[in-house]
Amino acid sequence: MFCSLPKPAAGDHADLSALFGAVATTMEAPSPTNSLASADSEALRAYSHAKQSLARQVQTLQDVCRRSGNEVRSAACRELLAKLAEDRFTLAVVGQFKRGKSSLMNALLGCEVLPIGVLPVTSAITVLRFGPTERLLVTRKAAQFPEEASVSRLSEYVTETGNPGNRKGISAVYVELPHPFLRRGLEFVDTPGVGSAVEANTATTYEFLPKCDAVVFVTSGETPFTSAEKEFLRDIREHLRKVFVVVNKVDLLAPEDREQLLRYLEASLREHVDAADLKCFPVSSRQALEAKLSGNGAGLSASGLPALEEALGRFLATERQAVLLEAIADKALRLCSEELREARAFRHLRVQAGAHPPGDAEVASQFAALRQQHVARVKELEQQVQRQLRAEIATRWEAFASAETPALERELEAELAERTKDQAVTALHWTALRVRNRLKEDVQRWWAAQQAELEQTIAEVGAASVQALWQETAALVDRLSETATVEEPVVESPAERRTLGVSWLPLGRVRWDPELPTGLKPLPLRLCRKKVRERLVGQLAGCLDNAGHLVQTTCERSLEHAVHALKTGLGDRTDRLENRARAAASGGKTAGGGRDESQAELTALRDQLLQSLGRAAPADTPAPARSADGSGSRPEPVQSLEALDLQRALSTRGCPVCDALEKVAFDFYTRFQYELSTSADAQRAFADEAGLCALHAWQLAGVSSPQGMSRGYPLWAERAAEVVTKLRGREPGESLSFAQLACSTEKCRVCELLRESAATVLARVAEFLQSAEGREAYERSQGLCLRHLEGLLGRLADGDCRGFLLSHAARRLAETAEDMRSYALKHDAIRRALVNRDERDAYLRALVHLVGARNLCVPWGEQEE
Ligand SMILES: Nc1nc2c(ncn2[C@@H]2O[C@H](COP(=O)(O)OP(=O)(O)OP(=O)(O)O)[C@@H](O)[C@H]2O)c(=O)[nH]1
Ligand SMILES: [Mg+2]
Ligand SMILES: [Zn+2]
Ligand SMILES: [Zn+2]
Repeated sequence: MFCSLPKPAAGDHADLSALFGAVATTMEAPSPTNSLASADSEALRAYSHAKQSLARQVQTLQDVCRRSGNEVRSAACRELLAKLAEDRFTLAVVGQFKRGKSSLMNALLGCEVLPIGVLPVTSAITVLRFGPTERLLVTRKAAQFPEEASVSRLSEYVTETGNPGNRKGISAVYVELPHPFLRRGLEFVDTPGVGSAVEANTATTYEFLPKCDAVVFVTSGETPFTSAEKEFLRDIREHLRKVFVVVNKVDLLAPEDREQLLRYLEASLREHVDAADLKCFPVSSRQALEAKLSGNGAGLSASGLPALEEALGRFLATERQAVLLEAIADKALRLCSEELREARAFRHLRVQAGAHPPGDAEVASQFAALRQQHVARVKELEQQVQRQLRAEIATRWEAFASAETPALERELEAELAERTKDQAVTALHWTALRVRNRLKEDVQRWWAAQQAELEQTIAEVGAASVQALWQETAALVDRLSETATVEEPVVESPAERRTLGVSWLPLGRVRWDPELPTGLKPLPLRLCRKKVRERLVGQLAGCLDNAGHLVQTTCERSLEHAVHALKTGLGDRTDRLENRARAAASGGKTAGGGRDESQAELTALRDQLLQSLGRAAPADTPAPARSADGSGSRPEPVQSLEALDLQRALSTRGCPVCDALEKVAFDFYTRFQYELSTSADAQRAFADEAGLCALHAWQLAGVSSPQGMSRGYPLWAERAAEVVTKLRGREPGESLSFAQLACSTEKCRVCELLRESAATVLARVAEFLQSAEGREAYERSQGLCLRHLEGLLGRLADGDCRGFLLSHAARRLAETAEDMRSYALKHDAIRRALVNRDERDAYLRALVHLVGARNLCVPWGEQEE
């Protein structure tokens, strides 16, 4: 049953916040059910519209991630899409151990499906979901396919007795039931209690939290809201907004105490968890289940469960959808911010490449150093883990072997006892076989039980190093692009979690081929029974040693595989980042992603997600020392040019003045687009000036998000509308000029800024040329573009220097022409391999020097191919 929801806003991006908001109000005051049918379908339409638009956004994000080659992130997007498509909603019951979580779920379902008990019980994630018939699916961490089992065996997998500390390495158990409560994609999840002596249980539940869309938090009447519970609830709130608080076992309290307890709890929630919006439900799960099973209506209402059921039911029918969308939008936002941060680093690197000499070699050598470091560190990590594993297996094996020896001896005796009629050699053969088989079975069982704990060891020893290895690569990119100092105000993106996960290889065969002295072999066993027995028992130790060795080598080989996987993963990632970094450093045409439009796309996407979540978009770029009133303290352009190193700037293959201006413009846009989208003053001034000139308007658009543009431009458009309205009164003969609506290049503030900056740079060049080293550097350089050369000549009184510059330019242009001709010739003659670097980029150099650098002449943010 849906309550009425608003129609989504027209346009591509339905505003989820409207949906969230409306749903929240319907929660407080359920709408009257007069026109149920139409409200229903309208709500459905609104929901599916919002869902489609969110799906499109996640898809876009997935495309961007795939283009940039980030498999992990694009897989995460795929998972979000699947969740949207299936309309899967995960509601988990969480709490400290023994508060009655499993009992509560049984009470809600009205049947005893989940195991409960006095000692800590639940040890693995147990997912109840809808299925046409009852069935149990068990997924293990190491296995690819789930195992199917009967529901009656549930406790073998999910309880502390059947599966202590989750030693069986179960990732989740799915219980499919034909229960109406579970319809419409609900996953109702029982989790192990946190805070018990079994630490693995706490970890399991914490790991599961990010996958939940809402939770029921269970505390109990005997020990209401301990400080550990407060902390846990705070942790939960970091991931989730929607939480139901249940106080279970209220049957243990006198009625008057219940009231008092509730008041205390609500006050505590307000005070400690900043969660005044959370409602508490007093419940007795025990009474409720008993009442349901015996059909006792009065008992059921006394248990307090119906109030919770109603709230949950209402939530699942209405609010749940909005919560699902919100949760998914939240997760998408996280991914988007991570990707954006990376894209931005590359963009920055590329823009910088304009001002410095092509850093390709430098980038390559830094990456080479990183690779070398990786090799050493991985080796170290492997040795460290191996040492630890060896030691641990040795102790465990010792314990196993000493317990196993008597069992094997018994096996041996039993077989010999049955074989009195055989020849000694035959008896030996069969006995050895039987002992080997027994040992094989025991070792397999023992080994399966060790795995989870060994994995724990590996994780503990290796976690920090693995994490550091991954982070170093990202840090290098940051360093190269100098974005290490860039604050990323979007969402704190959690570092990608990497571990050294092992998948165990199968144990091989245990070998044991005991020998008898040749003389004994043909004798009947009854004549030499004692000797044969001694012989076999004497060689048992060797048999066990073989098995121990097998375990050690299997373990080491499994570790090798894991390390190999780590190396490949690291290597792939390093390759990917290096390719992008080098493409960026050599100033443009990137191979495989990292293009500006990705960044624009991501920024837009992030803003859409933020807006649908009802949050404001942050600054898109580093906005150092932004004044609090938002008026903006724009640093003087001249200041940002002061750091310009002319010696270096002259070693580019483009025009050093153009390059410097490009950087000035970029810095301006990144600051200005933020100002324009947030400050009303800036918008007014912008409208007064009629915006920017056509070229610069498009360049600004190239680095802005649609959201930012949509906030910054309306005032200007409205001004224009006013002016056009006034023009209506003109007589046909009068001139109808729109001149005042257009921003001329004289008035354009970017043009102005670039003129000032060009003057500054040219003055510096002129001064530089007065020195011998300046002349020398210029002599070797490609020189300035014609436009800037003209400006430079205008500031030089010295005829000698002018002559030098002019002949330099003439020579360079002639050389470029020659290079282009020979490039074309070699191509025509199919001698492409002979083309040299000068010839390859001659046409580009020609363009830059004839008309100026590309980024000063065309709108930014366009496809660069
Ligand atoms: N008196 C009373 N006892 C209850 C109630 N609900 C559960 N219990 C008891 O509390 C104990 C723990 O219940 P479980 O449902 O196993 O608790 P749990 O939170 O799932 O425990 P773990 O899975 O170990 O974290 C059992 O002995 C239940 O019988 C209740 O409403 N009243
Ligand atoms: Mg339980
Ligand atoms: Zn230039
Ligand atoms: Zn302009």
